[in-house]
Amino acid sequence: VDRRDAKLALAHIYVAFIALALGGLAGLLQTLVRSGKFTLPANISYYTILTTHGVLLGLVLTTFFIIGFQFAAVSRTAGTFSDRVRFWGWIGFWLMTIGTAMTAFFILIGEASVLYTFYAPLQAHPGFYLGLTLVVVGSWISGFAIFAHYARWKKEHPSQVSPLLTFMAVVNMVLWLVCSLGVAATVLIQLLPWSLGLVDRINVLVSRTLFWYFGHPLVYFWLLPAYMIWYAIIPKIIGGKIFSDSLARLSFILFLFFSIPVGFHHQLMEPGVEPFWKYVQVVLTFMVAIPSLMTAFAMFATFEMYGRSKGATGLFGWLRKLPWGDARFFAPFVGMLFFIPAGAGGLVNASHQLNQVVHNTIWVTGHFHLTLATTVVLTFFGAAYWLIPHLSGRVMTKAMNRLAIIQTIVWAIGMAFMSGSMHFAGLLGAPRRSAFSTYGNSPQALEWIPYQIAQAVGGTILFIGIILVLVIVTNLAFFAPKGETEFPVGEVAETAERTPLAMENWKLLISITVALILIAYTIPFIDMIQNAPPGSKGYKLW
Ligand code: HAS
Repeated sequence: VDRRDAKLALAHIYVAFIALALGGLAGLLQTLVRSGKFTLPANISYYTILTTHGVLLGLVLTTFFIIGFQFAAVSRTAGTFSDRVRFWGWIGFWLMTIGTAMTAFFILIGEASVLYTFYAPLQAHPGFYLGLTLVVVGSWISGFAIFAHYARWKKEHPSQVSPLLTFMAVVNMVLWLVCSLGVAATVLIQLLPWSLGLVDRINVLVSRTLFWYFGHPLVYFWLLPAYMIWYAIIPKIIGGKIFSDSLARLSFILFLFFSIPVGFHHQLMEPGVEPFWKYVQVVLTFMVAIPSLMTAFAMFATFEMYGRSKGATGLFGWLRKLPWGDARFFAPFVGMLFFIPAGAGGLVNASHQLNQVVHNTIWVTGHFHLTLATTVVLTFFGAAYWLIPHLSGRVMTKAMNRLAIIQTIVWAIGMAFMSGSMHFAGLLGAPRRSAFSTYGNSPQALEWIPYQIAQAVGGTILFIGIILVLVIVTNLAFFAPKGETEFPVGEVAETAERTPLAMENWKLLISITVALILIAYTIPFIDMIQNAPPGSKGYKLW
């Protein structure tokens, strides 16, 4: 990656890891409070800490890492950015950073304890919503910078299929752009006027629906960069080949189609939505599991083909040939392993009857600590181990690689404790998002306490994991020996089919995406506005 583009990517990654340090500390405090063994000072609320944790890790760490990684990946595979693209990349970065600082300020002074899902009826200071708006606008500018670079590449290479990583980054940013329109709408049309006192009530159902129109694809905006690393980079790291370029692209296209019209699976218990539309969106949710199953298949195929090319025999002999001592592979691989139970948990959530058991329990928190905080985050850590030294012009030493392997193991153990006990406590009915309470020593609540203590043990181990990764990242950015580190990009296996150009027919891809969204949302949305509670006026958004 060109030195100037590297600077842009690194700036994003630094902010991401600062967010990890602060957000991780908030996470540790939360698990301690929930265990009942620790009390926060009287002027700090549990919900302030919970919001800090969710916003910094769920929104800031992810968005900054993803955009930084994608800038690097696009520059590496589609060529150095023009000055104009880089300029807009920096504008996007600064808007996002200023927005993040504003948002964090209002959370920390206790004026925005609205959780990372911030939909009504919780209300924050207008400054919180303005900060979020800057973050979203900044990310759109970065997205358009990537689109402009891609368009130039396509113009200069007519009738050629674009580089895989660039294509994937473009799909992810299209997904982001289409879904973040929902959050922009609720913030600008409802939450901001309401918190400024311009209107005195808003339609809560519409606010939640617009949030989840955004909130579910958001999780795929986090997942797809991990899949970019699995599909396009891990094969090179292990010394193998990409199983199929077109399969990888097809899975990304399916994510674009199916990850947006599924928000109702977060609202299965919502009384204001007709069961028929919940059913439609649950069917679409099961469709969105298919590209993940395709990804599992492709990863197994890549590993097996490589192992067999090295002489492995037997059903699982290829496992022995994988580079277990290389943290760039080991951390994402552990992430993949965790995704097997994590994905199964997602399918439980999406099943209407089972959702009634787990909804709003700490099971859901366990689910997203396996998906986001393990599968995605461990893959990002694994990528940081080559990306940061590549961008900073340094090399990772053997000692740091060993520490990174230990970090991965510590993370896996901490998460098994924390997320495992969250799943069990959730099945016993323990609510999510509540500080320690025995509910008047009710026998049911007393059953949860051992699990809450196990969560605190897991949280403490994970905090050690955060310290370790921060040591490694600081070393790679500033202290590791100078030298050249490769940005690994895999080649496609000779046995793979040629990728059809039609896969980049954006008019068709975007039309199908929009059609699915309209089918899944138009009628229920009209219903919500028409049947708004008495007292609503205007378009019944307020
Ligand atoms: Fe989810 C709630 C359904 C995936 C994140 N999810 C959440 C929330 C978050 C989140 C943050 O239907 C909470 C939101 C809140 O605060 O309220 N989720 C799903 C489904 C999937 C899914 C069906 N979620 C994710 C991913 C996330 C994420 C990914 C973050 C990155 N989720 C739900 C539902 C709710 C929900 C409901 C609402 C619950 C409620 O009531 O509130 C699917 O996409 C999962 C598909 C995945 C698979 C697994 C494939 C396995 C692979 C690994 C292969 C391994 C290899 C290694 C190759 C089918 C790809 C093997 C090697 C060997 C040697 C074995």
